Amino acid sequence: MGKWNYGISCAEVTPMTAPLPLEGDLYDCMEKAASYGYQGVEFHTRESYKFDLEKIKSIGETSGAKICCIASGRLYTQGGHGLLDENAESEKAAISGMHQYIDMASDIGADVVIGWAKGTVPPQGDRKIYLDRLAENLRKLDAYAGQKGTRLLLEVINHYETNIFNMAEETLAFIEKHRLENCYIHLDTYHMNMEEFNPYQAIRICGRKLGYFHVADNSRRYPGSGQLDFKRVFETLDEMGYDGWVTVECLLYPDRDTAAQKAICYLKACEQAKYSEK
Ligand code: LER
Ligand code: MN
Repeated sequence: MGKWNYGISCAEVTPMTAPLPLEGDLYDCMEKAASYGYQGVEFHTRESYKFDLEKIKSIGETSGAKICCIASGRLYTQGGHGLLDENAESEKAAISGMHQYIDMASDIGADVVIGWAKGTVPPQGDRKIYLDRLAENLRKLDAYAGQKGTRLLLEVINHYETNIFNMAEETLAFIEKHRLENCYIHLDTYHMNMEEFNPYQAIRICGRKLGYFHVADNSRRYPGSGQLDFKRVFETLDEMGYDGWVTVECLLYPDRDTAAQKAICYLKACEQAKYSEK
């Protein structure tokens, strides 16, 4: 067992409504994650954040904890910049912010999540123009990420939150059409449960382009709190040969630490059950 690593989302400051179970100093979050049985954290931060590389190394040596990904959503939610923005200044800021995230990720051997930072097509906007602009910008970032040895993980998010890349198939088609070699699909069980006709088939559709995986239950509370079939999710990931990260991104119910602990216990039990049946 143990084909994939377990991660948990964290940020130094998080709104109570955000699905980021760990909050506080990054290095404390890494240690706490490891003490609960996770192999690493996904870190949500601004593009200007400066890592203490020595500290990351020493925590890695003592607890084994890594930073698997840097999530770039705050470039959009706090900075207001998206990669498909019509406003040239904003588009420029989004591209330069993304270069900073890629540099940061490259320094620590992590990947970059691009979810919200894609931006959204405005209600009266011509979809083709916005998507062409996104493709053009992602092509340049894809090449830069390749040079820096970092992958870009395009998150598939439900249609209440964004109006592009709501399904795995659409996201894969975009990646293939624009030959984005270093872009991978990032699925999230919470979004898949809302959007995909068949979530297991969505995992299969991604094939080798599945690059990252978020888990929460159907209500976005911790895995095991609701009705999703994680054993079947794991069977499908296994069938596809997925060996990346499975990261908990769930609401703070009943509280941060309980959610983080219950999630990892449940996921490991599902993984165990899957293997012991074979
Ligand atoms: C957005 O709902 C989401 O799933 C996050 O991973 C983006 O930060
Ligand atoms: Mn997610």
